[in-house]
Amino acid sequence: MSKEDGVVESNEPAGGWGSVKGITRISLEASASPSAMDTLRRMNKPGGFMCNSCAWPKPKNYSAFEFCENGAKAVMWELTMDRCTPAFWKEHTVQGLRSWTDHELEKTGRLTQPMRYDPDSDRYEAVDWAIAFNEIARELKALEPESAVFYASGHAGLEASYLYALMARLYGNNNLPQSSNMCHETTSVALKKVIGSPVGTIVWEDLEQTDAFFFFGQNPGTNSPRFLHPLKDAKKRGAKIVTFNPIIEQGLVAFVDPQSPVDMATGHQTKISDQYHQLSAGGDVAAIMGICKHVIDADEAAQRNGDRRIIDVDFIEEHTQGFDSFLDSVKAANWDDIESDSGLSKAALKDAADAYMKAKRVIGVYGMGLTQHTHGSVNVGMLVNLLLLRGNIGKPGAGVCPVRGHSNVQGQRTVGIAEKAELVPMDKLRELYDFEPPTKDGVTIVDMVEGILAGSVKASMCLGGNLLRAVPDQKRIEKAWSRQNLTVMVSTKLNRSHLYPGKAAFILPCLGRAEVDNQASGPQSISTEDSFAMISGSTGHRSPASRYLKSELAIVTGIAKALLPPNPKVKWDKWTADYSLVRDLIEQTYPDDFGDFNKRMFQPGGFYRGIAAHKRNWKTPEKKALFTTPKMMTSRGYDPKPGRYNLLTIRSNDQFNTTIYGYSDRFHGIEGTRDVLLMNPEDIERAGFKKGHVVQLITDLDDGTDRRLGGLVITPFRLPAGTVASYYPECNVLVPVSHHDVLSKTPGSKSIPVRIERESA
Ligand SMILES: Nc1nc2c(c(=O)[nH]1)N[C@H]1C(S)=C(S)[C@@H](COP(=O)(O)OP(=O)(O)OC[C@H]3O[C@@H](n4cnc5c(=O)[nH]c(N)nc54)[C@H](O)[C@@H]3O)O[C@H]1N2
Ligand SMILES: Nc1nc2c(c(=O)[nH]1)N[C@H]1C(S)=C(S)[C@@H](COP(=O)(O)OP(=O)(O)OC[C@H]3O[C@@H](n4cnc5c(=O)[nH]c(N)nc54)[C@H](O)[C@@H]3O)O[C@H]1N2
Ligand SMILES: [Mo]
Repeated sequence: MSKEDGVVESNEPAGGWGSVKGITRISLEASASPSAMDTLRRMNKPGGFMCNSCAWPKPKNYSAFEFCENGAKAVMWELTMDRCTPAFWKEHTVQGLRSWTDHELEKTGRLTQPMRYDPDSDRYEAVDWAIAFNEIARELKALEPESAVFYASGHAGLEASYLYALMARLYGNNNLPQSSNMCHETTSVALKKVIGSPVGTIVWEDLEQTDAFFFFGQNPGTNSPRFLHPLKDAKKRGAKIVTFNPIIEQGLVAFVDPQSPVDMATGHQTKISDQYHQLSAGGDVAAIMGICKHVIDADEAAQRNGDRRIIDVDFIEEHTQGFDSFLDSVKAANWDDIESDSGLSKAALKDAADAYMKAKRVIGVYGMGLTQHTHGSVNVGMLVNLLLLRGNIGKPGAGVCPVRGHSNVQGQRTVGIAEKAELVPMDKLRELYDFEPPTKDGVTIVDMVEGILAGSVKASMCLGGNLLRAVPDQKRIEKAWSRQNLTVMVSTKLNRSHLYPGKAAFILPCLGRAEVDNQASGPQSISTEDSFAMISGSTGHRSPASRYLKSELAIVTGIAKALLPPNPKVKWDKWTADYSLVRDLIEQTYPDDFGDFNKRMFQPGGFYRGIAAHKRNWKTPEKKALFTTPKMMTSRGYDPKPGRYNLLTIRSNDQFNTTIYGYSDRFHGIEGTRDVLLMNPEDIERAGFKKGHVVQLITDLDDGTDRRLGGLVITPFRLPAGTVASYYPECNVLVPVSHHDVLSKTPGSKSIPVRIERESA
């Protein structure tokens, strides 16, 4: 919706009739099967299947419709009646398809048969499963194990993921990077460092007891809409919500509950954020420093007056380390720096600090706005500092809540998809499977991209995802990607990564989450872990999109059997016939997490894996939670200079990562296009541009590589000065692979230094 001054903005609440319309539109766009609606009713409930979209938990007390706009779109997209069959390839060459958009590629429908690339005709052709498995095995056997990489994108269930990781280790490497290497790896590394647990500490009941949510760079309206229900309930109880985000996200402004007939009929909106702080991209370290400074000031005043202390002295004494050094840094920080680095005023930060001090129990929620920066780990450490000041971790109603992306992204890490050898119980693997597991760390996504560019990575297998489109420096990697000896993609839909085939290349189509998975012992269930470390069983009921499809697990074991020498302890066929045997193996490998796995997996809401920091059991070397003293005041990793802007890459509510459902981003008020550069009106004027000018972005980093993205239309948008925004994945050509979080190597996709140039009209 455009206002008179030309600023594009949305006034749509999250949820409401907009979400119903959105679902209906995608159902038509995707040509979803007419019975898809019945399938949606089974979603996220015991006996049904777990959403294949995001990792937000499922409540124990579910309602009739336990799904959101996001999940419904993902299911409709999967249950399309369109098919991308071998006949499609008779009409299209790989080269020809490169001009298609991401949306057009996926809209061709579900992949139906295994395909092998034929370089002579530049087409993929149908191939038998057995031939595909044998040829993949032959290529892999010809390589040094360390030159092959096994990526996973967070979709596949725990059973397939466990066996995938086992296959890589039996083959001889720990090259098991995952989508979280572009996402919440900052969390896995930074939270582990400061609280000893690599994941969030809260459970569902904490949502019901908290007094305040502090949101840093997470957008529930678009990315985890079912979160809005507990937020609405919390607001009813009088809990406060304080938000830090450079963009006004509608889901954090207002919500009409689509599960409430009264709210839908009356249009009753729940106001979400009580305070909304539009900080500069990368300004969180300074903003949190400002809040802490107000808290410390108030605490000192309380001491002077003989009042009750504001900080939780007993908790800090008993449970933490590093407080004194952190306190010194808070006192040394000056308000001029805090204000200029955060883009927020001392007074605004006082409001936030007051809300923080008033609340007895606080949950700190965060997402990509904290993790995707060159100093994202410092951001996470700062949020933990804030929470520790008042003992807000490990007590009811309080904790740290990183909201995870893919439905099983957290779980895949739990069961061994990890490139860091120390995270895997290698002794257990040695004992169970009678082999010597590799001890050398494997590659992260950044290492993998660098390896592909350098030619040291010669083969890659992708269990889900669209890696070529999701990684930094996408343009640079395209050519190098095709130089690999082997590329294998396990996919449901056609995507850009398929269009850069290696010398030998295969697309292996798999069943979707909602589909029946029949094996020798009968229909199988799988399981996933959500953001609260709850494990839930999932059973598909739909008939498969094609009779040729295999489950992800069967594809993994098919390749493994062809690749690896016989081992009496490794029973690929038996495990494929009955997934409960794989769950037994998971339980044997991780007995503390998965006790009675097969029995408990269908409990309503799932079963809790148990997170040590939730109980104030700090698994750090110091056995304490750590205050960290930041060495910098922004997480950007580069300095301001004239003409340089901070680009943050955004998601539309009409996409799931690289899957573009459509072109209606109603929460940002942008319709019919994704080729926009969102910019503050004063910045537009200062730079001499006008609304509608077509510009290109150029990465403002001198490393000898020219990175640019053109065809973007200047769109006035309420953003802090100096911060500009445009869509992911299109902007990935601009992110240098070297521009990543220092500790975890998560790409810095939320603050990319750019210049803007007008393109000739
Ligand atoms: N519809 C939909 N749902 C999704 C996805 C999707 O693409 N579409 N993707 C899934 C995946 S894999 C993931 S990881 C999650 C991602 O979900 P989120 O973690 O919510 O990720 P983003 O939308 O990329 O960014 C979150 C917010 O950070 C803000 N932000 C940007 N820079 C900064 C900053 O410097 N500081 C602060 N405080 N905020 C900042 C942005 O304006 C945005 O509102 O969602 C999952 N769910
Ligand atoms: N600039 C920038 N870059 C980013 C981000 C950003 O915010 N900004 N976000 C990053 C984040 S958070 C993430 S998680 C990554 C995402 O990176 P990926 O996980 O690699 O990408 P997706 O788009 O989620 O993958 C989509 C493809 O998955 C396949 N698929 C869908 N369902 C299934 C299934 O059930 N099984 C299998 N085997 N395949 C399936 C389909 O073929 C579809 O084309 O991108 C990262 N890149
Ligand atoms: Mo993600």
